[in-house]
Amino acid sequence: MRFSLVPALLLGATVTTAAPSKDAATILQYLQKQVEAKLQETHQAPVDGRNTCTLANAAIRRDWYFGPLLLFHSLFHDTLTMTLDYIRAVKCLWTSPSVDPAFSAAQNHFDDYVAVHMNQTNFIHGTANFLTWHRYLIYIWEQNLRTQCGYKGYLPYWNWFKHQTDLTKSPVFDGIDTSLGGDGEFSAHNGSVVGSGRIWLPSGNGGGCVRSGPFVGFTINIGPVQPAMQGYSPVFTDRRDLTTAASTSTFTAENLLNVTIGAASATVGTFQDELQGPLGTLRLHGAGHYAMGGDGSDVFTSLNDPAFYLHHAMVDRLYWIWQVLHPAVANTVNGTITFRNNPPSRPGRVDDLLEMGELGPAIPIKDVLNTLGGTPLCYIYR
Ligand SMILES: *[C@@H]1O[C@H](CO)[C@@H](O)[C@H](O)[C@H]1NC(C)=O
Ligand SMILES: *[C@@H]1O[C@H](CO)[C@@H](O)[C@H](O)[C@H]1NC(C)=O
Ligand SMILES: *[C@@H]1O[C@H](CO)[C@@H](O)[C@H](O)[C@H]1NC(C)=O
Ligand SMILES: *[C@@H]1O[C@H](CO)[C@@H](O)[C@H](O)[C@H]1NC(C)=O
Ligand SMILES: [Cu+2]
Repeated sequence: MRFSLVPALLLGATVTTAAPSKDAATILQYLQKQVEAKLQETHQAPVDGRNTCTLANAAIRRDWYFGPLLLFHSLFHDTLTMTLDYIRAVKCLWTSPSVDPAFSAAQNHFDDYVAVHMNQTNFIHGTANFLTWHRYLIYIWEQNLRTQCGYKGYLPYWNWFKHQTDLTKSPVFDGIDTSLGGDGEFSAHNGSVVGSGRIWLPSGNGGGCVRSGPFVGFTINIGPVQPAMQGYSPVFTDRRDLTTAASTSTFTAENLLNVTIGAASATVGTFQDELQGPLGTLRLHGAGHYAMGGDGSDVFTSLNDPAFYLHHAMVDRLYWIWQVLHPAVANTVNGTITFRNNPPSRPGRVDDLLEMGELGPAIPIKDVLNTLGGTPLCYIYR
């Protein structure tokens, strides 16, 4: 029985003393089952007439790929359709005109997302709105793909806990037509400096332009601003350096357990700080960016790598799991309105608006705290 350790952890043992199962992917499946069971038990659509969102009609955001075990299963075909349709729709946004004339660098609608994020970088990371701002951004992205580009599915996520010891095998990065492109071509550089300059990650085998998969030749028009990769020189095509040193060390059972049911899960403050990483540490959110390397590792403009959205869907999935498992604190926020409170600023509040420029209406944090709240969110992960 592979789940046998986890119930003990749920019954109050802390992850720092218990020996966690080594298989993070299995633990994640277990947590998923807990969450679904809890939602079945507790979710009731509010009766205020505004919310028509139920578990039965909620969108389901799925893993980018279910794996070869499902080769002969109809889900496999649904998934294949989803990935190809998603890639098509991303290209569609990329060939759609920019909607933000104030950002002259934005050449197309894909760029508009990079621009809006870049402009607000210091007010959406290490802040009270980090989780909800990114949740709302990727929701708008998902809806945009659907309404403007005819995408039929929902936003897929990159499951960090699969293939983390060899990212070139990950269906997100394996470089075939159903991936978001492979590694960059080899370009000698001295690793990446991360964790606010305190951690050095060795180079992977890439560093240059992505030469395989559906986005070959994809140009970037905004940034880089602050790439973690050393010796980055702007070449205006998407660069990557799949950095297994970041994923292997960080996408662990220990880190997964800590933020979901361990010590760090106690409050939203400890959850979000541990997810993002206390100063000078590499944790789950950062590791995804630095595992992509290249453009994906630039805190201002990481949206230039299309895998950004799948990465942040996984960030949001952990937030969702944490919220469902911690209902008493699920709707609270913690932190100020400036990056690591620098410069010092007031605490964030659930009435604070999430600003999206021309991408969509500004709405308060409280409207996106519940992914089944119907204002506007209505989705779960599976
Ligand atoms: C950039 O963000 C500021 C607020 O931080 C906003 O006033 C300004 O309009 C934004 N610029 C663009 C072009 O969206
Ligand atoms: C690579 O970077 C690290 C960290 O900044 C530094 O300690 C090391 O000396 C650098 N190596 C080379 C060859 O530049
Ligand atoms: C778990 O998170 C807490 C913060 O809440 C942190 O102090 C602790 O070091 C983390 N444990 C591990 C093993 O990373
Ligand atoms: C965040 O939570 C910590 C620990 O509970 C608390 O000390 C701090 O004052 C809170 N900060 C804000 C800005 O809410
Ligand atoms: Cu961000």
